[in-house]
Amino acid sequence: MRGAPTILHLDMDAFYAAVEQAAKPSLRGKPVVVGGIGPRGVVATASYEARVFGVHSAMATGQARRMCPNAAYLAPRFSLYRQVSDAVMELLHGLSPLVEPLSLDEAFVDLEAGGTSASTQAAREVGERLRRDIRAATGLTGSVGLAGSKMLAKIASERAKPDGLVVIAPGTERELLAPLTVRTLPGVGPATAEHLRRVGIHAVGEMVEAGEDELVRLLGRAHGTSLHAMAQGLDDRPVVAERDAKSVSVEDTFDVDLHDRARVRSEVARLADRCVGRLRSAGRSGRTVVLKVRRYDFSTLTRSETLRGPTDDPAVIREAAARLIESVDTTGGVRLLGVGVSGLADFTQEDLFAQAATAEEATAEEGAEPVADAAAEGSGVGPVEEIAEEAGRRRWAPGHDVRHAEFGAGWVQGSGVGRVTVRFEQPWSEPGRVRTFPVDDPDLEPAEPLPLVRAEEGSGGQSSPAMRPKSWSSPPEPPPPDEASSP
Ligand code: DCP
Ligand code: MG
Repeated sequence: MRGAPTILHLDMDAFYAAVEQAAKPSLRGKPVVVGGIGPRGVVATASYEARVFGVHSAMATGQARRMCPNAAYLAPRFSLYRQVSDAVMELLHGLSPLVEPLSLDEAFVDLEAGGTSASTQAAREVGERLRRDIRAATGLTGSVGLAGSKMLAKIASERAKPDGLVVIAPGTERELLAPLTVRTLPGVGPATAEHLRRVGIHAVGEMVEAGEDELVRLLGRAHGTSLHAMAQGLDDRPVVAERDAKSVSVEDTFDVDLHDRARVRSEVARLADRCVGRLRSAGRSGRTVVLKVRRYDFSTLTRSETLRGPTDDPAVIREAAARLIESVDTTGGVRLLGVGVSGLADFTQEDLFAQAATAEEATAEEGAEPVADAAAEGSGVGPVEEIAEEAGRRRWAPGHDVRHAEFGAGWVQGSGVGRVTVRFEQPWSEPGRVRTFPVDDPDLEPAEPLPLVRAEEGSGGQSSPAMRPKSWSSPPEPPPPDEASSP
């Protein structure tokens, strides 16, 4: 535990939905839901305006539609989220060499390792500046937590939401944690919480009172001991930079579930090669190959194979991954595939067991809380009725980008009965008008996402191209759209 709040946790606010609102001026200040929009779709996230109606991540999209019928329901645009995430992570790397990303929109940063002086004042200033820089580079808001440990920094950013910064002064941890639910602690998932509930332990303070022996008896030695320490705010876990990680992995979520077994195999081979690329660029080799599969129903499983010695040979890793996928039933479809290698250079037998245990836990937890990353199935936004396009025809997923030969850049608001409705607006324009076209209109074509911030904007008029993905440039202004021909 540090004497100064120099561990920073950043979590972007309503990330996917905020990106969509930044990209689509007509949706700002309105309820927006991003997720699977087909019949078995699940909500990935909802804007704060939609959360008021009770809509939240991992809820069935059908239920969300009943609770909040007027929201815009959009299919995710993962490539754009990834680009925005890269820009944010680059800003974090400017603060310290020790940056540990947890997901696209979340990371820990060790400010002390980056030279910030060990004081509350200095840490707060760095945090506030970071929030301004993120807004300038991406147009989005992120919440920042600062504390003397990872656990408390994460709790602080949660309290700062949305669009805020909270510092937890070292020394106040135990008092602050006592009344919170046990689920606040890292490592307490639904199963552990249920275990504790059955013996009458609901709050963190009650875990401390129960004592270490009782927790060990209930949860086993490793888990019980570490949770007893966490409950008192004792958390010495270091921020681990990606290059020092014990494993390297890559994964892909597919816009449309993969059904074809041959395609699944070829994606696994491609991911194995990408994983080897990452492994080699870090100058490392590993011994355990891990395959991750998320199926159509969000059940997620991992399979691993441990080789006789560490390797970075693409053929060996590709073959191991290929053997692993053969043991997985993928009928019904695959949403996500991942390939990883663990047991890297500093491999010990102990690490291997620890990793195997973590993998099992992860499988259980992920099964319980599905990540919504379903995709672009033809559907409507608002009043426009859903109708699936026939195979082979172009699909116009709501929220996705299009370009019209005459009217320029816009996005699909909905499609159905042979028509597609497009709203012509850009991230930097006024809210735009909608027009409707036949689905096979030759003047209309799918397009790449536009950048959220134009090059001449950003940090107060100064251009900062490094913060923008390379592929982003300022497209020419399209002619202003005039009258709408449909809703
Ligand atoms: N996500 C997802 N499925 C989930 C949870 C999240 O696909 N079950 C995606 C969508 C989120 C992003 O990950 O935008 C980040 O997750 P967060 O938990 O940080 O949620 P948000 O950023 O959306 O909201 P908050 O402001 O609460 O952080
Ligand atoms: Mg977030």
